[in-house]
Amino acid sequence: MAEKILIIGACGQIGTELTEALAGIYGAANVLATDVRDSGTAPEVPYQKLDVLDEKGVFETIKRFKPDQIYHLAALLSATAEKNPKLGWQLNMDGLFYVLDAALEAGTRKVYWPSSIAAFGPNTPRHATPQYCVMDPNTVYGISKLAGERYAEYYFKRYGLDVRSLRYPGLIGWKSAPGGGTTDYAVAIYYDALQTGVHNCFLREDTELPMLYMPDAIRATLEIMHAPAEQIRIRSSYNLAGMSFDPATITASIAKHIPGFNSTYNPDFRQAIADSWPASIDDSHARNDWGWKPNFHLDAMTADMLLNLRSVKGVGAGA
Ligand code: VAH
Repeated sequence: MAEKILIIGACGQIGTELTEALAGIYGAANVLATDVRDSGTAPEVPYQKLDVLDEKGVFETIKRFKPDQIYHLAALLSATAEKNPKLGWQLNMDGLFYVLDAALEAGTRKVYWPSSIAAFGPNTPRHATPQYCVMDPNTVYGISKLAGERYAEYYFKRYGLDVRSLRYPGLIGWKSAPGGGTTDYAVAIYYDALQTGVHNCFLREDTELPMLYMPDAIRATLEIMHAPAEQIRIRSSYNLAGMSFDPATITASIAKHIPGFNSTYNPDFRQAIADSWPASIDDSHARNDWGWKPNFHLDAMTADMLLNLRSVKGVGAGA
């Protein structure tokens, strides 16, 4: 009997690509994509509108569909949540509780829930940030991710729910748009390079942040979910790393392909968020426990991003 997969937040930056990947593995007919939007992003995948704050709707959907796996991705990201802190906390926390409790009730085998390097804070060691260290996030998003990690581990230890999680760095991809985060500049910069030849960056040029190319992020998500349970020794959330760079460095990487491309720097409120996050991450626990290894470094990502934005999405065709 094929496994049934429920995705909550299927229209987001990660959800769009994860829906495609999971449909490819399990068969589109065995996947139910849900999001607060009226329609889904993958025509061949069954879709249902679902607001993760609709407690009754979440319980009824999970009870009816009886998923073997749930990917709970719905959240307000860092910059958006700072503009609406109460909704950020409510959506990120109540949404998680509804999904965890409904999964327990329905006997769901595995639940995936993403944390973030935003769970670290200003007193966290900034370079090669270890798995275990001081975590004092000062954004609603980061606080909700740290609290969510504690609950994920609690639901595993207290109730035996197989919850698995990754602390994603900033994610960069060409198939889907980012969703209101502090790392979104690292996607917009590629569009600007192809369309205008200049990027106006909302961070300082020397703001180094951990980043990961989306193909690596999707593979990491599938690898942790497919790993035997005994290999998953950390039930809060695993550090995950791909690369680290600052805006000046990614600008230079792009300029190798588009001579003359440059960025200007006008930091906004997101600079303070970025300054509270690590510059680089030690993901040795993920490597040792379930064999994680990133494939893409910055220049390989830049080449792949520009190629696909041009050839698949036609970005900059008229430029
Ligand atoms: C954000 N893209 O910027 C997310 C991510 C590490 C950053 O969690 O909020």
